[in-house]
Amino acid sequence: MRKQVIAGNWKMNKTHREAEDFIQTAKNEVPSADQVESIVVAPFPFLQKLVEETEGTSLKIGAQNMHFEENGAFTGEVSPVMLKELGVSHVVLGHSERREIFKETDEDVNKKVHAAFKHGLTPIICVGESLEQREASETMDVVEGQVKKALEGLTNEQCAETIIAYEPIWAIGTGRTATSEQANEVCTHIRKVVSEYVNADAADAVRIQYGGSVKPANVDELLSQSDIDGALVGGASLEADSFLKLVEAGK
Ligand code: G2H
Repeated sequence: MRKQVIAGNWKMNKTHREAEDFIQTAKNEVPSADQVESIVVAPFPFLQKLVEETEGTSLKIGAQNMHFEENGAFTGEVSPVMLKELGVSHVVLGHSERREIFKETDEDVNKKVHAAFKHGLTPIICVGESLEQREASETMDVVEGQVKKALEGLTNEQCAETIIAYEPIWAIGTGRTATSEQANEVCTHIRKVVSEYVNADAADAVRIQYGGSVKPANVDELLSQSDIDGALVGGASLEADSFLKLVEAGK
């Protein structure tokens, strides 16, 4: 049985004070890590403090992005070494906002995934199609290409440890959720791709989250699907009460 993994992606939100208040409320309320994995994916300036404050609890802290190089002349970037040193456990890579706004390519994502494993960070790799691609019936091909490129060159064990987040772009922050059947159909395809591209064991172990307007009202239905092993949540993860309800649903 795969353990559900619920990650709250705060994106570029919250003040330091708001981040602290959230963590004080949530850190001792999340279920134990053997029931469900819960992660807060916070902006860089909050990471150190949040890691310190959640030490010894079941709540893990993740970053929203990183560069693939360890150091160098990359003004404004943050390296995997820096994240590891802070005690961050996970890193979201290739979010559609990074791909669209900051022009990240599948190749960048692949380099970042390798860098994450090199430094002991678990990557949450985001994939997903645009509305245009869905309407042109390209969803499965687009997602398959993104998954294969992201996993290229990894060991079978690393592929098994990866978390993949399927986030249809048309459902992000729009209030328009994919139906649980639509979401599961793509997640099942992703597992098949991993099975063929890597092996059956990795496909069985890899956890596939759904993301895109997940909220307490629809999370149970989504998580009950056969190939959905968790959720990557934006808007509904910003309030501690709502985040805790989502995590609770993953038990
Ligand atoms: C998709 C998701 C979190 P939201 O980006 O990654 O955001 O839940 O607000 O659609």
